[in-house]
Amino acid sequence: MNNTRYSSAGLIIRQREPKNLETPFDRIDSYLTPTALFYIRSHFPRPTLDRASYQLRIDGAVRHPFALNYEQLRNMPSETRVATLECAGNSRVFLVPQVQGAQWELGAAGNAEWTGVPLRALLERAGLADDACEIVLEGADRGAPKEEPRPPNPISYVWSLPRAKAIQPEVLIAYQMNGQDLPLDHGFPVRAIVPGHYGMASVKWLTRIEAVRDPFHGYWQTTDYAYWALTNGKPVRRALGEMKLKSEIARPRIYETLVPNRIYTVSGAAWAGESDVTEIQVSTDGGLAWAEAEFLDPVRRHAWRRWKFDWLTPKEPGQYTLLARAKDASGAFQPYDHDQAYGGYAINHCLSIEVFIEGSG
Ligand code: MTE
Ligand code: MO
Repeated sequence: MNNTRYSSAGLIIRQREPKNLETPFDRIDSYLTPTALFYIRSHFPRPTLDRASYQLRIDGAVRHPFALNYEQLRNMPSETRVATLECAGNSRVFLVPQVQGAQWELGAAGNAEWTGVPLRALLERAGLADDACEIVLEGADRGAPKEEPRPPNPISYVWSLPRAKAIQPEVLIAYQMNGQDLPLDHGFPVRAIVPGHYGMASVKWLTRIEAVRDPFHGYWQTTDYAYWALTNGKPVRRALGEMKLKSEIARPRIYETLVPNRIYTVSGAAWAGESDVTEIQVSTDGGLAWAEAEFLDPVRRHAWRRWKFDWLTPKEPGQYTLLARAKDASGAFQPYDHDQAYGGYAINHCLSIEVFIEGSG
């Protein structure tokens, strides 16, 4: 963490090409993550799409397949929603032993306002077949994945949504982020936004929406972004979907040095997939005692809630372990341990932040 490199916008560089840049999470101090600081997660070199020739096809198991150009999409009734995206591999650096993939710390997550056409409206217009079970979203980017095992030939970035999620009103075919046209790296000109699901579902540079009658077994959702689910006692590879309940401490930073006997405001953000974050508790003694934190943002489904906790730092110098845990609407808290069935993904256990109390208060 000492030789961290930053992009000109101030993002942490995990990989230059394809671009994988992380938000410095300690800099989170607004509800909406500024677009320039929003993490970028790309598997392949960025495709170049032109607004003038852009086409979005909607076909497959539909009665009236059709295509839209950029202007036609922008002329449809639109909606604006706030949604948190978290990369399924966020916080991977904290796993022991280390696992393959970008070594994200806390900042492969962000909260933005997205504007676009509900996917549902496009599916209605196309006349979605009653027996269509999934909606396949295809991006224009192609290449050979880095992660092992690799498919033999170049593939595109494709993700399939269960029908039940695809027809929810929050799923957008978006062309704006925080009130501006999508930046190139965030999927210009058009991307999917699937609130409540890990980031891999929000396909960027979207060019095709295909309804299918059989479960889609693409590389990304069977081999890469998948986990072992036990079904009738047997392990089955299943695609990741809903984001797990998670709270992250933005400040203090890992190994930050704090002054004794002083009020320090511990702060962070929390999100809960398809549920709501109802409470945050903070521990400053490694999980023995917990106290309730205060929310800075209201409940808004699919968007994060920032929180803070005023800590009177101890008089005793030494190393202290801070933890935060979120509770969702069902009353469940984040777990203490990573669920190994998820490998290097869906890391939502309580992450500890070690700090040093030093000097005189
Ligand atoms: N869409 C395409 N076409 N190609 C990609 O590599 N990466 C996915 C998703 N959509 C990806 C994609 C992943 S893994 C994440 S976490 C989000 O985009 C990140 O979105 P962002 O780069 O706008 O933050
Ligand atoms: Mo991701």
